[in-house]
Amino acid sequence: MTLFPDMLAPVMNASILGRAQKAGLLSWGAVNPRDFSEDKHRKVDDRPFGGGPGMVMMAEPLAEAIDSVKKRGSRVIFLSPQGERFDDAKASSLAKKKHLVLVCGHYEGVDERIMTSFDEEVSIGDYVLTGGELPALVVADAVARKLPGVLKKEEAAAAESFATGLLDFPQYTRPRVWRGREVPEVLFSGDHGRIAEWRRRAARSATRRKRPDLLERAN
Ligand code: 4GX
Repeated sequence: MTLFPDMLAPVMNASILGRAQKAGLLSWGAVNPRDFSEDKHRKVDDRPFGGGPGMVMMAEPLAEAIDSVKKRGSRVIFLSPQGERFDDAKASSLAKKKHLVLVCGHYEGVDERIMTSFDEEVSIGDYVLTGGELPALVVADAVARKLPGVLKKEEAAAAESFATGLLDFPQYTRPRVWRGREVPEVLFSGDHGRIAEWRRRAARSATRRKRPDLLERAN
């Protein structure tokens, strides 16, 4: 649900998400609340009661837009810095839903009375963007890659290693020496046991160094 539907297609139709749609694993669409404005100028925002700067999105166009797509089993989500923080666990739980309606706000926000139309309010982090489109794309991407079949087998295996709660182990590819820097010897040993053990240690040490907070939770 967005006033700027053109922002979505380049991201939604590229790369892995594009491939997933061709395979019939997911579909998406944009709905513009402006198409539901009752105003002859297609107005969707107005000045805040009580005064103050900026504009507020009106409840009615948004409500009509939501009703036009909502069905049994839809989960209606409002993206906002005031929401519950989005993370990998949230992505997994949303991936179980049949239909997500991601509502993108603009301006200073939306008329508070629309909030009861949302099942939940989600934030992608503590910073303020110009609109909810980038957060909606972040959620769509993170949820889509959880759907069965969306990732190739090798991509899914790599994803599983993050689900351990550790950062990824370091990866190397050709050439074997790049600007004088060598690839760790063990990776050429052909000993899959030793390689797996090295990767576990490397993942742990990268996590301890860069994200000690994750290690607390993994333990
Ligand atoms: N994680 N934004 C919402 C409009 C707005 C303003 C005030 C409610 C109150 C964001 C984020 C985010 C920008 C989306 C402002 N809505 N959304 N928009 N961070 O910054 O989710």
